[in-house]
Amino acid sequence: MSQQILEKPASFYEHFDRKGGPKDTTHYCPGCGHGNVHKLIAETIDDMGLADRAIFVSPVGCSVFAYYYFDVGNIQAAHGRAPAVGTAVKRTRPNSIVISYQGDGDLASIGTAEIIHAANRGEHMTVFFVNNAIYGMTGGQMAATSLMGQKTATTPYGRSAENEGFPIHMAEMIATLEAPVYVARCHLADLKGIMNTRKAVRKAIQAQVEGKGFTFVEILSPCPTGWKMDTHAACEFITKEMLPVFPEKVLKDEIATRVGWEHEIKEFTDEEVVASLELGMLGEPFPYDKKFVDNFETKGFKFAGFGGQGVLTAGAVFAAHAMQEHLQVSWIPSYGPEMRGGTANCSVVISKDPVGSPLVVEPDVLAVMNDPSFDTFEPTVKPGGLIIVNSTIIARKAHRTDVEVLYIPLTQIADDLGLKAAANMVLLGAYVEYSKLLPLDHLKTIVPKGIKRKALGDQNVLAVEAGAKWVRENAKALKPVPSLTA
Ligand SMILES: Cc1ncc(C[n+]2csc(CCOP(=O)(O)OP(=O)(O)O)c2C)c(N)n1
Ligand code: SF4
Repeated sequence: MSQQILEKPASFYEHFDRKGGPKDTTHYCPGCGHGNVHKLIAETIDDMGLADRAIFVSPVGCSVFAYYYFDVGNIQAAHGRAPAVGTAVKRTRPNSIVISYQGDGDLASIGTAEIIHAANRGEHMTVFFVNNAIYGMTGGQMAATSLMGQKTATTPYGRSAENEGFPIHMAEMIATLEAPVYVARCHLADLKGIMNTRKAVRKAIQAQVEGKGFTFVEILSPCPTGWKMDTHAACEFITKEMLPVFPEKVLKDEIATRVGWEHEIKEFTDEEVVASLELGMLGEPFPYDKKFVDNFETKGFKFAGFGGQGVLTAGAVFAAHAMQEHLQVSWIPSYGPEMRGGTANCSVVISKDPVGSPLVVEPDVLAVMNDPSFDTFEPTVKPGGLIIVNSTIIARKAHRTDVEVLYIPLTQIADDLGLKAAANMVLLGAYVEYSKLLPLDHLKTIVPKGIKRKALGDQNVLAVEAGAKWVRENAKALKPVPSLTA
């Protein structure tokens, strides 16, 4: 006698331990369509053996907590930005199966640009667009897909064309683009609709497995809470009101004919990566010093000044040097709107471990080349941290008494060498000599390789030396503040 076993898909967690409250039920309202869609996706992941490759990208909306349930890779995206995050994931991990799971507030309002451009680029991902014609999570406000006349929290008299325009047909819009390979709309109002949705979910994911391109499945889904209906009425609302506006159909299916249409996934050599970062060819790393690397404590740096003072280059060269010492590094620039004379800063993180976030909100070390940078970033330095002040340009003293401050005439030292633009390298030389964080000799070999204008490489080494020399000559005056060394 055959036996039917009903069980949860294996790609769901056995118990939802990440969730507060009961661990065996979802956070969704009774009758919500999200649970159905989750189940159809999870079963597909199981049946296709994709649990180890699947990366679920969920942005904001009622499905924001998809990571409570799916035992696959999960990434949380900002509202509407799942296609951009999915693009990055797929391009950097081409073997992954990227699932972007988005509501209508998310995909058809705040994230309209993201989805259109990801679709137009033919990103190799699958998008499930759960259209419940309302912002569920935030209390039932009108969405771009709300129906004409639909009463919502923000259209209490019903949606009108004059005020709110017409419902947006995302599947139709996306199907007009050349790149997408499969675009379908289905619904969850009845068993037949759910079975058709099941087929579409499978087809879309299978197409991604086969490397065919961008696939998009819109699913009309009940939101009994937002619609203020019981579950039966919600299903009827889909059948009678939504389907005439958003018909169930396959709008585009080129899976069978789209053979081998794939992004070229290029492997970059280290040299190419370095060249693309415009750091110049750094050559062989320095000999590996295990003790040095193992004992290296993570440090965050902020280099700030006017655009044109070379603070971004200083950070990049410094990060490049640390990288050549076998440390993990990150460098991110932040520009003001002006090319020259505006503010610029960069954040550098150096660590023995992979860098989790490149943002440096509270630097251990701050180097400021001008007054606005000093005013802006002085309060952010970690207590016990270090500020290097370019005293040629900045006249004032620090307000902070819980940090160490070095006043170094960086621009003057560079000027004395006849190298007006090299105050940034004076800064590096001075800091490395003072902190001994990295070997000064190594820095001097990196600088010519890290500077874009090769002709200036040797001159910049002179600037590094001048900064280091200034520190040696003024060592006594640079004693740390007593409160920090006590
Ligand atoms: C940038 C940003 N803007 C607004 C919000 C508030 N917000 C949270 S969920 C949501 C609407 C989600 O609606 P939808 O995508 O349709 O998903 P549902 O909740 O219906 O599943 C909004 C506007 C936010 N979190 N972030
Ligand atoms: S508010 Fe709507 S979409 Fe959100 S969980 Fe409840 S029924 Fe589902």
